Amino acid sequence: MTLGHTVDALDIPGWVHGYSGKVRDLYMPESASSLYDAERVLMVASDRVSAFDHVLEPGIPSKGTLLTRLSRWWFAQLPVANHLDPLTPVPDVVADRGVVVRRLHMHPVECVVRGYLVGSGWAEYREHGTVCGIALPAGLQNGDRLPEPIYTPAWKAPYGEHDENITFERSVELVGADVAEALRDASLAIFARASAVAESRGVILADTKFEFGSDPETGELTLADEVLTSDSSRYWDASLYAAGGPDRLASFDKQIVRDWLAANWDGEGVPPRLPLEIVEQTAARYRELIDRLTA
Ligand code: Q0N
Repeated sequence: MTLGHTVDALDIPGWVHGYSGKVRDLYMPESASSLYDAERVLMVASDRVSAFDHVLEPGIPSKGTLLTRLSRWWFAQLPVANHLDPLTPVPDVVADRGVVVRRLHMHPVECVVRGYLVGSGWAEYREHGTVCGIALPAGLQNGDRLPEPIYTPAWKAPYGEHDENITFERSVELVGADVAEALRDASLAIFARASAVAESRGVILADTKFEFGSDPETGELTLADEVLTSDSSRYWDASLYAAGGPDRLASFDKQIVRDWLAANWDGEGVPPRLPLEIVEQTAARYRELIDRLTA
């Protein structure tokens, strides 16, 4: 796929633009000759929002700063090694939406944990009674809590292609048994911790995706990417969920954007511009999630 927009690289003293994903931009130190030999990378979160593999217009104001604040807050809550470099200052121009990270050897597996049956998990369950090949009890409904959280890895497809759900056995083939087990165990442990924190604040963490790498010096398993943001996770309001009404799965992520787009676009050509009220509702949901979690 190609990006339907252009990304304006920022002028950041000491850093050069290296790469832009759908939502984030990567910069490397001026002294590095490519992203691949840089020891440090500056990751800048933009206000861009993507849905159904398209970057939409306009962006969501403050999304980049809100998600960066949330990710930083979660890293600080979690007792696991992470890729943030606390010693290299984040340049002033991106102070509130950038993080400087240590470059790791990334494991090519997306570590998804699901505590609830929803989305692609619900679709597979309805058809086969399984989620990513894991057999589940009969009779579950959309949005139901799983008997226990499950680890459902995905293979990180090259840029632009869809990530592909894989079995645990396939992840062993990709990264070896030791790493595959470490990824699974760390993912489940972090999910358990994070969902307990969220629950204590009236928020359900329905599912999330982690990425890990290994420290190039020590080989230590290290949590990377952004963590537990509204882009990488599904969060629900616990009291609405418990009430069981039609809004029980109303989420704190870009579901508002997805729902509007699904109702207003046939998937052909360039997606329509998001109306202002959808943009504002989405921004308000992002703010509310952070207020609740970090209060
Ligand atoms: C890395 N991705 C996937 C940026 C994030 N610490 C790291 N070291 C080396 N590589 C990566 C990290 C991290 N994090 C992670 N790609 C490279 C997520 N990307 C998507 C595009 O935006």
